Amino acid sequence: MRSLACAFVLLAACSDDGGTTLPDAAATIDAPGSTATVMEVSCTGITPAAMVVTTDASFSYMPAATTISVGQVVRFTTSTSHNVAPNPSAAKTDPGLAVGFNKTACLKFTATGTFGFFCMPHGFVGTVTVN
Ligand SMILES: [Cu+2]
Repeated sequence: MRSLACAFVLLAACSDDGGTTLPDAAATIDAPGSTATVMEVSCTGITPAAMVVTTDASFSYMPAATTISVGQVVRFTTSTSHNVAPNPSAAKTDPGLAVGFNKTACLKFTATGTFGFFCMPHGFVGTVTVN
């Protein structure tokens, strides 16, 4: 993960000399003042308002529809074969509504609406409705 994170920051700043503390890529992207509607936050120390899970065997999101209040966090857990990506066919989505394969990520929603996402390889869909 270090090399991936470094790619988001500065290639030139990625020497692994052990003495440099690089800022976390997600923290940089979601710095205070960011206008992002859906942003990844650390799962550490928080209790998500809802959880969405997909497993290799499921070929669906469980649950497919989630409802939260604005400002709350949804924890997504994906598997090796399924991911989460903004659904271009949905009435509303957000570039930040994205979780890679085989990951656990906490996404904070800071605007109301029904946000659509889908699994890129398989096309099954899910929504988070923010009230
Ligand atoms: Cu899939």
